[in-house]
Amino acid sequence: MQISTAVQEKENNWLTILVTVVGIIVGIVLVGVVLARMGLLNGLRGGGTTAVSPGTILYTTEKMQFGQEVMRVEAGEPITLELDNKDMYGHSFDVDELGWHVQMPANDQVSAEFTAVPPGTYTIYCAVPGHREAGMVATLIVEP
Ligand SMILES: [Cu+2]
Repeated sequence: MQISTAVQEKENNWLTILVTVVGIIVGIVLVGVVLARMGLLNGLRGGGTTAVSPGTILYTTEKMQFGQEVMRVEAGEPITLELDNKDMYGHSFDVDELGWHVQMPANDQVSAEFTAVPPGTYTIYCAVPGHREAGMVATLIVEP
């Protein structure tokens, strides 16, 4: 009698532990799914921008468009622009106010080094006749 009661209690304890463990696992999976969805949405939202970083920025042109609508850099930080033109015709990368003018040969990569000052919002455009009008305009934000 005494023994069977003890076994019964032991089984109840194991059941409680099992339910708790399963609950924790389900909780972790749900949090993971939520985080994955947030990450996916962030990835989609971030598609048109580049992160603020003092290092190298990859900037592409393709199908008569700049790859990123907004480029963010920090004022005073030296940056290396890796300009990758995927089109079969030439483009240029121009920011008049900062004196940035880089030719982008057809289907080629060029790199250029700049230091962005002062802080502000500037217009990036392609100076090849007709390209700016066709949509080759973007925004450069120099963060203070
Ligand atoms: Cu162009």
